[in-house]
Amino acid sequence: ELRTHFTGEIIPDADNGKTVTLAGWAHEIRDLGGITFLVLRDRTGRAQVTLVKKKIDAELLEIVKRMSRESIITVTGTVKAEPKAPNGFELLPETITVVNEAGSPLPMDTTGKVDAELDTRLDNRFMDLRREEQTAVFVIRDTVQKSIRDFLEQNKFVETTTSKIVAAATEGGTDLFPINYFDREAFLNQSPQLFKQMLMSAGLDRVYEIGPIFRAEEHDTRKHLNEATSIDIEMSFADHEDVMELLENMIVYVYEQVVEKCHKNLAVLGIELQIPKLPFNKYTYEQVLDIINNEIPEIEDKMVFGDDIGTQAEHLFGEYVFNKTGESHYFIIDWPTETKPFYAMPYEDRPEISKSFDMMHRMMELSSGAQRIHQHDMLVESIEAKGLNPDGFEFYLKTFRFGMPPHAGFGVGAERLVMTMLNLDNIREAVLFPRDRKRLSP
Ligand code: ATP
Ligand code: AMO
Repeated sequence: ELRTHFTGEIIPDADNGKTVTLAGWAHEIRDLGGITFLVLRDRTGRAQVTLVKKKIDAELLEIVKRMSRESIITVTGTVKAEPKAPNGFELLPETITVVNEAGSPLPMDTTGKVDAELDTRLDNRFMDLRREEQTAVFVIRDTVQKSIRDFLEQNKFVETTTSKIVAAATEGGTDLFPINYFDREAFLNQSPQLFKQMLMSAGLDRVYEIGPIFRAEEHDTRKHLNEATSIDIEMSFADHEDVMELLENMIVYVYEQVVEKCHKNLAVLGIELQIPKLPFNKYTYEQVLDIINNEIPEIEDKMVFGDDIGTQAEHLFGEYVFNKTGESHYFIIDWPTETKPFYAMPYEDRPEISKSFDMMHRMMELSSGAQRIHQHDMLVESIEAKGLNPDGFEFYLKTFRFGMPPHAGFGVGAERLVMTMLNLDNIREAVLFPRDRKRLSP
């Protein structure tokens, strides 16, 4: 290994006088005449390397002066506690090595001094990610996904991996990416929905998967991707109430873990995270309609049972809930059966309503889920009622004929979870290499 320490690992007082080797990028070179500062950057932060002209070997100074920004360098030197330096220390160099020189001009600025358009940033994502705000987003996303795994493991869930190449649609017939599969047509999977339900019949009882979903939605919005990451769970011998409780506890756990483990990254982003309160508020679909129709005058068109809650109504209702309760997260429950996919379980006494929910953030939907239909014949009827052909679902329907427990589950969009947590303007900010209608590279 070329380095002995990351810059973020150095403790100014404890390490004062110690010889260390740092490795990273030449972030900035400032020549003030009598004194030259070289700023070395790594994933954890920055270190100021100080070269005083009168005291330093002329050869070292020459290396720094010839150095191009963003070159890969290593610096071995002595740590000196220095309150005026960033992070409270500076490094007095003994050797400086340019390991790999960077070309110039750079395709984009990494100091944050020049604002670049999102498109330019995404075109040069490798450079964009060198900025500490971008690094912070992905270090936090790592903690989000790790703590979800952690939480689900604690709750006895088995992590699974299902195929992304499939023969049939799950969420209705639209929005699929077709692919050539030898001599047949196949699709990229838009949800592990059918697989996770089949695993309930297989007896795995509680499963989860964090993986890609593909949706050929043609719109270009701040909250839609054509390749997203979904956090899917399915749980046997459970109903929609059980999985809603699991979901709200999972969200709170994730927030708590991020607050505990990522305070530095949150500070870089200027975010003070509020941990949502348990239990989340629940509004039935019909209550939402009633409030929209009677208490939110900005929405001019009256809504009737069966209407989708559109983007504007979703936002205004989110504001309404926030103003009333001070909370960003809430559930909309008991959706009309006709608005939900075929697998959602209707209430026995009011079959026009389903045991389904959306978990919302003030800004957008974060998750949807439901208790599922577990009775074979009822499921066939429901598939037909959506205008789909049960023949195409035989591989799935079969698992309902030979011992399928009652079950429920949900899917959460990982990028939306990170986006709403960090108040990002655009969902693409939460993806390393986003895929949208126009973007297929890098
Ligand atoms: P879901 O995840 O259930 O599809 P969503 O949160 O992705 O919902 P919503 O904003 O609730 O999307 O809108 C519901 C549906 O409307 C989406 O699935 C999407 O297909 C479509 N939609 C959303 N925004 C737009 C848009 N700007 N242009 C065209 N269609 C849109
Ligand atoms: P749904 O279609 O609501 O439900 O998707 C679940 C969650 O995935 C996220 N999501 C997206 N994020 C970004 N871009 C997209 N194009 C996109 N599409 C979906 C959202 C959404 O809430 N099978 C059900 C889940 C279930 O019932 O278990 C499903 O896929 O955050």
